[in-house]
This record gives sequence, C-alpha cells and structure tokens, in this order.
Amino acid sequence: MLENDHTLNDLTLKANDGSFKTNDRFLKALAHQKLDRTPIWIMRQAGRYLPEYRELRNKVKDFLTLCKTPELATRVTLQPVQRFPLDAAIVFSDILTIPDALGLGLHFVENEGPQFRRPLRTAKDIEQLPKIDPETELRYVMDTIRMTKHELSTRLPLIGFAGSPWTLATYMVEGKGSKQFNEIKRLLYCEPALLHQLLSHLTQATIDYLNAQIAAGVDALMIFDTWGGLLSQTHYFSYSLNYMQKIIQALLLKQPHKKIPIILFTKNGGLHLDEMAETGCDAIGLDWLADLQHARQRVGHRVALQGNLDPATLYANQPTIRSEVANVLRAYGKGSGHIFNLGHGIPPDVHPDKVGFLIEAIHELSPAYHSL
Ligand code: 1CP
Repeated sequence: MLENDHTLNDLTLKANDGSFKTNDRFLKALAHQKLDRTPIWIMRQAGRYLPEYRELRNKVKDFLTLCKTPELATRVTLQPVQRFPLDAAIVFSDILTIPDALGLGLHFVENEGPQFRRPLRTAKDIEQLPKIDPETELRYVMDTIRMTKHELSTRLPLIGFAGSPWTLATYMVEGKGSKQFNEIKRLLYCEPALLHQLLSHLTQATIDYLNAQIAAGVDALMIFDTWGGLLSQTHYFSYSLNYMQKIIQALLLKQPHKKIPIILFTKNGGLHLDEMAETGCDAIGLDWLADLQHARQRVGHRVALQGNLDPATLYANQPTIRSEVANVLRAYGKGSGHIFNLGHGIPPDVHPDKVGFLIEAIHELSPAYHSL
C-alpha cells in the first residue's frame, strides 16, 4: 500500500514523529518502476495563481527579494504542496540567478518580466565574466534547498533546477525577454566563437550550481531550455543540446551511480527527442505540441516522459479538463515512466480550484493505466 494523500498533504505533521509517509511516486516514475497511479507536479506551481503567493509577494519589495530570502522562498516552495496533493515540490527560485550572480544586475519590472542593467554587449563583457562559487553568490538558493528539505523530509521529493546555457545566454545578450531574439541570433551568425565562449562559461557555472544543489539535498534536477526551440536542427545540437549534454555528463561523473535523476525540457523540442534521449538524462519534458504516444514510441525505454497538457486547458470547465486529462493519459498508455505535468508553466490567471480538479481527475483516471 502506498500512502494516503491526506496525510501527505498535511505538512504541519512533524517529520520526525513517525506519522508521515514517504511519497516517492515521482522518483519511481522517473526510474520506470511500478506504481499505483501517475504522479503529477506542475511547472510554476508556486506562483501568482495562488492567493497565498500573491499575499506574501505583496509584503516584500519584489520577486527577487522573495528568491533571496530563504525563509520566504521555502514558504513559497511549500505553498502548492500544502494546498494540493502534488507528488513533488520544486525549489522556488529562477533560472536567472546565475546571470545575476555573474554581475549583470537582474531586476524584475512589474508586468514586464526580467531585465538586466548590464547586458552583455561586447566581447570584453563576455571575456571578463567572473567564476562563481555557488555556496557564496548563490548561497541563498542552497539555504532554501536545505530549509525546504528539512521541512519536507522524505514526504515529497524536491526538484532543483537551472536554465540551459543557451536559454541563459538569450536573456544575457538581449538584456530582457524577447520576441525576435535578434541580438543573440546576430551573435550566433556573426561571432559564433564568442557565443561558444559564453556558452562554455555558463556550462561550467551551471555544473557547479547543480552539483551544489545536489550537495544541499535536491532529489531530482530539471534543466529548462525554454528557448532551444528557436534554433534550427543543427544549431540546436551545437548551441543548446551539446552544452546540456556536457552538464549531464559532468553531473554523472561526480556520482557514477546516477542517484539524482535529470529531466531535460526543451520547449518546442519535439523534433529532437532521439538526440535528447541520448544525452544521459532520465526524462524528457514535453510541451503540448508534442504527441505523447509518438514520443513514447520514439524514446522507448531509454527515458521517462513528463507532460504535456496544454496549460490553457485550465481555463476550461471540469468536463473539458477531465477529457483532456484522459487524452494525455491515453496517449502515454499503460505502465510507468510518465509524470503528468503541463506543457509549460501555469498561467497566473488560472483559478486554483482548477488545479485541484486537475489533480482529482488524474487520481481518478490514471490507476487504470497501472498494475500494482
Ligand atoms: O511574482 C512574480 O511576478 C514573478 C513571476 C515568476 C515566478 C513565480 C518569475 C519571473 N519566476 C518565477 C519562478 C520560477 N521561474 C520557477 C519556480 C518554481 C516553480 O514553481 O516552477 C521556475 C522553475 C522558473 C524558471 C524560469 N524563469 C524559466 C524557465 C521555465 C519557463 O517558464 O520557461 C524562465 C524562462 C524564467 C525567466 C522568468 N522569470 C520570471 C518570468 C516572468 C520569466 C519569463 C520571462 C519571459 O517570458 O521571457
């Protein structure tokens, strides 16, 4: 028998009083082990759609203050798993912590997203990027992980993460989010060696950062390659996947027994599933453009799959959400190796009750796909 979701959902239970159960469905699905039902967590599960998040966020200066105050980041990490019976928590932070630690002057402009005061503009800017020590400049992330692990104990696994070097580079070169990505594309076509130098620097920083997250206690890692899908096939391999593979290989070298599973997510990466599965990752995250059945056929038993409900489904009524959940479960089919998630982050204007209903639908419909 696996645990009862009500006790799991109650984080007020003391971890050391013996009364909690371990929920390892997420880790078991990553390892293709047998399960009673499909596990679920949601990208951006801690965020603006939750009133308790908005309340805490309104009490502090800005989003970065939340990230950089471990007590608060821990509280925000726990908010969605206290409200809903989710199967994993994800550290509340951002992929742009590395560029911030590299001195680019990250700030968040209300309703406009991230911006850098000192974006990379010249070769010298790239050549002079410092080496970072994650336990110094990024200590607040490690402290959040240590605190969250202390709270969660083994009740739920904790996911750590980083952005892919290519995705970090897009923000660092553009100076903010973009629609056209002209600056990074200009660098790619005009000064490819310089771009490779930047990506190599970010790769080393990310390896150190993720190794520090492992040492601090995360149970799994995810690499977010939000903008890899902007690249042509050959450019994707040389400018994005190649560096993610280097990260995965370096992490594996440090722990040859492969204890910490790694999920690779390239948004719009459905064309590259074979190559992604060969990187040594344990799972591939899929956006909603990908066909889950086809993806499973392509990757076989090499990796698990995570996804891939269209986030906009959560605007729909309950019968529609239920039938879309049924479609995703049917597309993956029988057996372990599937982690339910949205195909990208949850929109901030979704009503939280929709998330509760989504999870109920998975609890109700997914056991038919498992035999335990
Ligand atoms: O309160 C607010 O207004 C801030 C909104 C917000 C939140 C809640 C931002 C700003 N970041 C986050 C948290 C966050 N970001 C998490 C937390 C864990 C979780 O619950 O999932 C994670 C994993 C991220 C990762 C992230 N940040 C990515 C990769 C994933 C993705 O969504 O593609 C990216 C691209 C960012 C940059 C970023 N940070 C914030 C925003 C609004 C953005 C996107 C900007 C853009 O669209 O270009």
